[in-house]
Amino acid sequence: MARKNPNIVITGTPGVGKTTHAEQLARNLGFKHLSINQIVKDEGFHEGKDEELGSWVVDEDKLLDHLESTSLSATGGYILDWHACDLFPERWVDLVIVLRCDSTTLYDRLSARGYKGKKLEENMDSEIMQVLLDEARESYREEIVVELRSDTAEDVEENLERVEMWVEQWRRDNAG
Ligand code: DAT
Repeated sequence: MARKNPNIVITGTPGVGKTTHAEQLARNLGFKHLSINQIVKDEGFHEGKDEELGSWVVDEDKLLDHLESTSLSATGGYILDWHACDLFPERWVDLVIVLRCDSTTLYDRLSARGYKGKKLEENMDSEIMQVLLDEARESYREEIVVELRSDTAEDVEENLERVEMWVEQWRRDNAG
């Protein structure tokens, strides 16, 4: 069955603005926002925490089974928000947004969130080395991966407008 709406992955280093974008997009478009981190935590799809990094060691099979049981692949209209993207099957995904942020800005945002030491360092390195952008480009067709800046509130406004227009076009292209 053809999907009525596209599914969108929003990815990027912690602190780049995934939640900010995903929440507003979901509201504006009437899409369902899936915060994968929250689901992993709430449903216990993990094998505990990595002591040093303080992040969950995710049980990917359980997570994927759970996502498979939603209407994601049938109806679309989902926004998947996570700091990784390579585990979502290509057939689910119509657009991958990789948010990017200036490193000074990211440093301030992560410090404000209480990140320090190795956790702060690793996330800063990850942004500087564009780890998520490379992961997205390796995992999905080039034409569905977009890199967007998320330094300022104006960037968010522009990005939302752009993605909403893209969704309208997708609906026109996939109508019928
Ligand atoms: P993520 O979900 O990627 O971890 P977030 O949406 O929680 O990021 O944003 C982290 C913090 O930075 C939060 O206080 C909101 C702020 N922020 C995010 N994107 C921004 C932007 N483009 N301009 C200004 N502030 C932003």
